[in-house]
Amino acid sequence: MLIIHNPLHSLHRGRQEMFRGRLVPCHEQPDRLEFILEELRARRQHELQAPGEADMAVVRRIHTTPYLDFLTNAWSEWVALDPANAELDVLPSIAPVRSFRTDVLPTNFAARVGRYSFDTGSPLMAGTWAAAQSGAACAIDAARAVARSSSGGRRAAMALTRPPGHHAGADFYGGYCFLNNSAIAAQALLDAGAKRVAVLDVDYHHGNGTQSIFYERADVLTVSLHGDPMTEYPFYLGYADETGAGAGAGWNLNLPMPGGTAFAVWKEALDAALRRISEGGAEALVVALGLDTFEGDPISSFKLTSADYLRMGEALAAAGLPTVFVTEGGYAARELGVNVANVLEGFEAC
Ligand code: SP5
Ligand code: ZN
Repeated sequence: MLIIHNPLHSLHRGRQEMFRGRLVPCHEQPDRLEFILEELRARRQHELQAPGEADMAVVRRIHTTPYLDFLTNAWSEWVALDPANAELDVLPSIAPVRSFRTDVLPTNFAARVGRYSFDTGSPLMAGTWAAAQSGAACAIDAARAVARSSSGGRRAAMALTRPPGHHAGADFYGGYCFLNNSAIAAQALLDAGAKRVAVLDVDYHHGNGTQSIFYERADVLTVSLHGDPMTEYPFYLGYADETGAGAGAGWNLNLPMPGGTAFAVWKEALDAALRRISEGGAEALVVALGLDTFEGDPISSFKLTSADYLRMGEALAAAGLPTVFVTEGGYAARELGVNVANVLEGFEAC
């Protein structure tokens, strides 16, 4: 498979996230991607490429200009406050919850961090913007390689990147995510001529950013399989009764599952998701490929095994659609390579 991998990913290296009153080491680390690259290279059936420059016109159809301006300038503003800040990550200290105004954008830096972030677990640092922007370029290039498939291009491609993207919305970040690479891939497929695209999110966590970006649109069907938000992050979105709104009514499907879910039950949800995608007439598929459903994941509670990822890949291939894989979460870093490679191997075997 063609793998567009992010050469700048390690510029983003979060030091600490807030957990139960303490700053603890960030789970989302550069070695995750290095382990995946190592395994994909070892299997010798993949073609690895670096992305070109990010086409920001596509990114701007997903994210707002004030938000992109904030991400572009956040680090230099942070260091300008105090040169000693260069040794620290940016984390929020305020959130404009209900009854606060969202029509004002304070000039105060901390106020703007709080405006654009939704948790205290997503450190922003010197290289975050460069890494995220290069990840968006991976998503666009992978989508364009697949969009050309009618004219002899690719059946599938992967954007192999971090930081992940599916928690990021049009104007907010969180859940280790800054630019929504899966949404950007979907938009690039539409821009290249697809009339309808499906985004299938198999990360353990609900893809709240992707859902909110496309919630009122019918040209992108969003489907997410995830841990029940009543107990699992991101808690405040991802319930089964969220089905889309306005023009997008009926074009969102959430399939939450309880903690402890193993592959037999998970696969039934996948089959339901693929049936909905088939009914919806999608012309291309984006798979938001989180591997934190793995039994060994340190922050999640599903029970998928490494062998199950072969079956997952086979089922995704059976959908018969031009497919863009975009990497999302997965924190059992050492096993991540085998698990990602197994999805692709299962897919390519069909
Ligand atoms: C892309 C993605 O998978 N984002 C997930 C973000 C989850 N953030 C909250 C994690 C909280 C778990 N902290 C456990 C610390 C145990 N020492
Ligand atoms: Zn996740």
